[in-house]
Amino acid sequence: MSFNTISIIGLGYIGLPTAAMFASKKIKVIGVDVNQHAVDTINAGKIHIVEPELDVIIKKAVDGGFLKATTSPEPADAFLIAVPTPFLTVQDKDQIPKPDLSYVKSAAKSVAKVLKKGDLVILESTSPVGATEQMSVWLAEERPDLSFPQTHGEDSDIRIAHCPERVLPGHVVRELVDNDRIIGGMTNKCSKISAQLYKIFVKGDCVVTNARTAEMAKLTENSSRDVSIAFANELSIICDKLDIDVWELINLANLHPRVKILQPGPGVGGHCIAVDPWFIISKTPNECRLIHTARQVNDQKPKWVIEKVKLAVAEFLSANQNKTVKDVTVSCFGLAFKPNIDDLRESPALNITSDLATFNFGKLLAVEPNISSLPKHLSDKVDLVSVSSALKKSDICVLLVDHTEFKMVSKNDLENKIIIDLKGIWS
Ligand code: SAJ
Repeated sequence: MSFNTISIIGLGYIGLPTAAMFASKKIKVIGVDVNQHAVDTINAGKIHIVEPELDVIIKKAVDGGFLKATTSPEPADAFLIAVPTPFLTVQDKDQIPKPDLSYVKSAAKSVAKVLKKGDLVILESTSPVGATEQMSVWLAEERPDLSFPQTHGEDSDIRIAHCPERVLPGHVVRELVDNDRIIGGMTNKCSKISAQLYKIFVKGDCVVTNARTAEMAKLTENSSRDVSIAFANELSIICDKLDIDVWELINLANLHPRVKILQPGPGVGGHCIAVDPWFIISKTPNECRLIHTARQVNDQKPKWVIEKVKLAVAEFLSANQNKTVKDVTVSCFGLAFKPNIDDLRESPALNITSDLATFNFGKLLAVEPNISSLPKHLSDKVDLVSVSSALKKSDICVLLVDHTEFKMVSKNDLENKIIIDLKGIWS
């Protein structure tokens, strides 16, 4: 099958780079997004997200006439849906969060209007098991004049597959091309055609499976990482109790040829690893003992950090009996969800800083070299300062993210301060 026009629905962190990759191969790409600002920015040859190298590729694609953005779908040969699949927030903390497929549903309903016999629809968004089949049902409900794999198997008019994205933010352009791709068609033909599509720009292998296994594979990758980080976080709490340096311990254990322990931190952030395990847990709650516990271990780590700061304040006041909490200056080093990025979404470092802002210390400082202003809810309670200014003014320094700038701080600058080092770079 040849693809003359490809449409990408959802022009965010995954959809836009994917659109750029197809367009860079001189294929006509129609990008669709409900956000008018994103559409206008892209049509002006610019990008509305932060991702290295992407701006140049988009400019070339738009200038060359290979990429245009719009707010509603137009006919194409293949549609790739890359919209958010968050979870529904729960009121009671003991409740299991459930996936929210409403963006997939509305994307499917809008694509259905322009579908024609022979088209391919791929769900790229990370999804709970069964979501691709559900998407196909939504499409079929809108278009009774067309046949779909759930009723017509290999003879269906429309091909459906799940091909999950697996790229690391900050390395998306390279990983989209080089990573192996999982291709989960609802039938063999669906898989074969989807693999042909990705082979336009993917240099990695396109490994074929069915839609449900592809969905579970993506969730398994991120859950595996969540469980491994939970092990490291649990070790850090155990070591703190036993007066052992967890970083040295992990380095030693990792000398074993078959051991590879990850790094502890202030908790797990971002919009993938802290979310995706819930998609498995909500489907099979009784079977998910380890995955569920790992989620809880990682989610509770920020609370442990707050307790460490409270103890540090008490230590400072007992050593400085003439002072009160109002005289203490605390600084948080790092707000992003991981090193060397500006992304604060679902960041444990940001949540810890927000909690500390309610404690009425004399001063609470934040150092985040990758942003120029604080989120609104912090701006009147916290001062955003430079590394050197925070080091000069603080009694207690809480290192939350291992940004490169913080690794360059000298031991001398940390003297006479109480240090809480969650990333093991100042210990
Ligand atoms: N983290 C630790 N210790 C570690 C590694 C990470 O505490 O040893 C923390 C980070 O600080 C961060 C969180 O985990 O808060 C997640 O960061 P990450 O770099 O592990 O992952 P993400 O969320 O940026 O991207 C992940 C990747 N998945 C895997 O590595 C299995 C990426 O390949 C996926 O495409 C992406 O999720 C996604 O979109 O699902």
